[in-house]
Amino acid sequence: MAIVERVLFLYLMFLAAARVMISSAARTEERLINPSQLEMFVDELPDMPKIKCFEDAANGAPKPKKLKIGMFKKKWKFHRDLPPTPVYAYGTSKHTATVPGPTIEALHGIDTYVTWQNHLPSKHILPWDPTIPTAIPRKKKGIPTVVHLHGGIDEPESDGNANSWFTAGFKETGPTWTKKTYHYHNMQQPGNLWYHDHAMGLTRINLLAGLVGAYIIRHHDVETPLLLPSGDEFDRPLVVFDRSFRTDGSIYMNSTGNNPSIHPQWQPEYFGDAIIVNGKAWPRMTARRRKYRFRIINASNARFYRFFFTNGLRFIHVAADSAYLGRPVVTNETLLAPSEIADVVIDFSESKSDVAILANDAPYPYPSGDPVNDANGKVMKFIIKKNRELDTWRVPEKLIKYPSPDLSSASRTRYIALYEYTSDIDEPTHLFINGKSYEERVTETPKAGTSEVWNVINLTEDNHPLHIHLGLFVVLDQRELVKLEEFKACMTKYNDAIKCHISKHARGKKLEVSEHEKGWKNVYKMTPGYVTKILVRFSYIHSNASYPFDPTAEPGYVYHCHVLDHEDNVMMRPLKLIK
Ligand SMILES: *[C@@H]1O[C@H](CO)[C@@H](O)[C@H](O)[C@H]1NC(C)=O
Ligand SMILES: *[C@@H]1O[C@H](CO)[C@@H](O)[C@H](O)[C@H]1NC(C)=O
Ligand SMILES: *[C@@H]1O[C@H](CO)[C@@H](O)[C@H](O)[C@H]1NC(C)=O
Ligand SMILES: *[C@@H]1O[C@H](CO)[C@@H](O)[C@H](O)[C@H]1NC(C)=O
Ligand SMILES: CC(=O)N[C@H]1CO[C@H](CO)[C@@H](O)[C@@H]1O
Ligand SMILES: [Cu+2]
Repeated sequence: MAIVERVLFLYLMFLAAARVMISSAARTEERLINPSQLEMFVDELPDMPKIKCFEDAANGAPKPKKLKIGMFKKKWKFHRDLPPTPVYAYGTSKHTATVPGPTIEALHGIDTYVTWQNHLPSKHILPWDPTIPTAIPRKKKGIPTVVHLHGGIDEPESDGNANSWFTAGFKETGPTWTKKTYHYHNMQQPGNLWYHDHAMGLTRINLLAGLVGAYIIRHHDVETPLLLPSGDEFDRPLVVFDRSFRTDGSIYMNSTGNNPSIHPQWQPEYFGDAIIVNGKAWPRMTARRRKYRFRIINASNARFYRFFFTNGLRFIHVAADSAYLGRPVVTNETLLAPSEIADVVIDFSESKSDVAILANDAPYPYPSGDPVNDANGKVMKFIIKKNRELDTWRVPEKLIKYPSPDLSSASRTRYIALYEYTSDIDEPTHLFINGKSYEERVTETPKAGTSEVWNVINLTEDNHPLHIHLGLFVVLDQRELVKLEEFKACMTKYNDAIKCHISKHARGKKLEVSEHEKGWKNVYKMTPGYVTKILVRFSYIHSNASYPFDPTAEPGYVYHCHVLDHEDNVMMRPLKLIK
């Protein structure tokens, strides 16, 4: 009897202890690091490893090099005082993999071949949602991934279509998967690109987990004469994103959806508390008192940034997204939507102080959301050396001028309406373009080599950065919609901009396009309640040569909103070029 009692007592003790363990585990799991507990500006700004995708020949032209880049699960230190964080990282080995991944350097005219290799285990480190259209391997083994080179002008087979995903060892592949080794032509204008995951329904979490990296195309013949700051020390990519962490260091993402009965996990926008630059939270960099070039890539899921320097230093824009501007443009602040790229020269010799904080004051969601706080209002710190240096770099008056868009050459006009749908509790459930899911038949079928006018109509509450694969575009005009509710009601009923008299409604206030965004872009902010008119060119901007690949091949391209949480559910449509 005594023994039975003793066993029962021990058993009850065990149960009680287990319950305490489980609930404390659940508590720690949800307990978040308060960003104010992390001291700012204690980690040095890292430079990501560089991978050259060409071999310098002893004499003659450089030769293409074949690269193998893997995706690995590993741990990454985001801050001196934060425990190592489980991440997914790109790299040539698990040991060398980084967040963001290595910076790939390509040369204009020299092809790059990359075999992207998935080494990820089966269980994702972040919550995902099977109720939105999602890549789910049949055997439920492995995490689907596929790499898109953002800004690349490349064949459809290498464009990283959301359904061309693959799991570890290519054991399972998505319905449009065709090949292991991607071919990047690098025949386009020099500029800034970035590579990131694009798997159906998983893009937001695969990027949050760390799958992003910079890719630069250089063209020495046209860039060297500009004498812009160059070399590893003075020409640096800054990959910026926001993340929240638990006290154990892991990345925190809310695992409860905003409409849990419809989508158990999906939420319309991810915002993190800590601002990360090149893989460190609020890093610092010691700068010499001279010019630097920074290629600032906004790799956040949904956060917009309006950057400015606390000491009045200015941004000299030399390029935007993947293309140079015709002339430099000086601003004291710069608004960057997710996936947009600002390519700027900062002249630290103009600094009146020895410290400059790069700060951010964009509300989130942009533009109608909460103001920033101390944590997400600071980005990084520059400590500027006392002595002014002789600067051999300059910013020329003329950069690289591409032909201006020729409206009369546009072969057709399209209307692209952005819709948001809400549940009976008035929470967004999903977003569609033109009222169509991704699976519906392709409707945007431009002819290769032509240009088209697209009128993008924002019928939602948010600013959506629209990204078009393959094509580059110029923003022509942004007009507020008058009698918006009438127009919205008509569109909700008929989904037909012409029938709803778009020309009568697109008569409101004009919104000026910022000077530094008047060049060729691949992402632009579609202001809510406005019609944004763009001219999209489905050919190179620097020459009239046709593409050196078949742009009409399967599986075609896509265009989508670059708020990743929107793209996943499913603010994305197919784009199929025809001959
Ligand atoms: C997670 O999201 C749900 C649904 O929107 C919300 O009720 C909850 O407060 C969120 N949790 C945290 C920790 O923010
Ligand atoms: C970065 O990109 C995200 C999403 O693509 C966007 O929401 C955010 O505002 C952008 N931030 C900056 C600074 O551009
Ligand atoms: C930038 O300049 C504009 C116009 O000169 C001014 O309104 C704005 O407040 C300035 N912003 C900052 C951050 O200094
Ligand atoms: C392409 O051809 C047109 C018409 O001949 C010409 O105006 C334009 O400058 C050319 N574009 C480039 C990039 O050479
Ligand atoms: C940010 C913004 O201006 N969003 C607008 C998008 O369009 C809707 C209506 O079409 C407006 O209500 C939003 O204010
Ligand atoms: Cu969007």
